[in-house]
Amino acid sequence: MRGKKSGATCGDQVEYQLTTAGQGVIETVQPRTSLLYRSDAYKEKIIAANVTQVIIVVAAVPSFSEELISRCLVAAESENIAVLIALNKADLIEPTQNALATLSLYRDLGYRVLPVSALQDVSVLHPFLKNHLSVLAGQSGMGKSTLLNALIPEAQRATAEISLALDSGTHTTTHSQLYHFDRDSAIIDSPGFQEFGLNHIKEENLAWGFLEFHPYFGQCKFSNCRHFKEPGCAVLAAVKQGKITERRLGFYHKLLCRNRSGTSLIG
Ligand SMILES: Nc1nc2c(ncn2[C@@H]2O[C@H](COP(=O)(O)OP(=O)(O)OP(=O)(O)O)[C@@H](O)[C@H]2O)c(=O)[nH]1
Ligand SMILES: [Mg+2]
Ligand SMILES: [Zn+2]
Repeated sequence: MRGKKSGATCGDQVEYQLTTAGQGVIETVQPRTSLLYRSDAYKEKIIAANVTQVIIVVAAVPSFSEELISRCLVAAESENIAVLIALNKADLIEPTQNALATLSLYRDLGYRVLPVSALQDVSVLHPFLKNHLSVLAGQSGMGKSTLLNALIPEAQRATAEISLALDSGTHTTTHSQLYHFDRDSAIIDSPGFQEFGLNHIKEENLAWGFLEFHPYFGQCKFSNCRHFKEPGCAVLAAVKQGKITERRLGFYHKLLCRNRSGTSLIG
């Protein structure tokens, strides 16, 4: 970028001017169709721009956080980004069965959950990449870069063994990078995260990220109901009836109660 502007990020479409052979400066960044990012009270961490699909990569080993999946879903839903959940390392048969049981909730919500093994065969992913700019997102060590290498061998992304002692990855990928899969589709590999703050999403929009809440919108006693402890809340009633799980309500409440200056809720 010219000067101090540093507004371009992975996935952006830019106009540039060639300076010398093979070098140029970015003049403008085109308006974005989507922006996937996380944020806390202090900073924003952009994952990728203009993606049309996020492939949330999870695996049985190291263990994954269901709460992080729910948060990533809120970020994707708020930007109208399609979602695919890839359960990688399906070659680890028994742990994968257990992980699938946890993920069945998300399957029931309508998300596609696709077991895959980056080390064995990734062709099951091919049909879902078509015409998409996809980003592989997830915790460290889930095998995002290994998946990318299996899909696009020329990429030669660095991968690394997980730490069994810490039950986590070792944050091998440090920046997002885009690779073309075919003429109409591309994939971005992104750094693993261990947190997924959503401070940038307004309180009243958080519930949109929870698909199973949607049928109850407009049915609460108060039009500005936050589905927290309000009387006559249709979402809370649905939880009581077992139509929404306590777990998902808990994830939602945690988001609602996040510490934002002046707006945090006290139970
Ligand atoms: N058994 C098995 N191991 C896998 C599979 N895919 C990846 N791994 C292993 O998981 C470890 C971590 O893989 P990476 O691709 O570096 O993980 P990552 O998600 O890119 O991690 P970060 O870049 O740190 O976010 C490596 O040792 C891989 O060999 C798989 O399908 N099966
Ligand atoms: Mg990686
Ligand atoms: Zn309500």
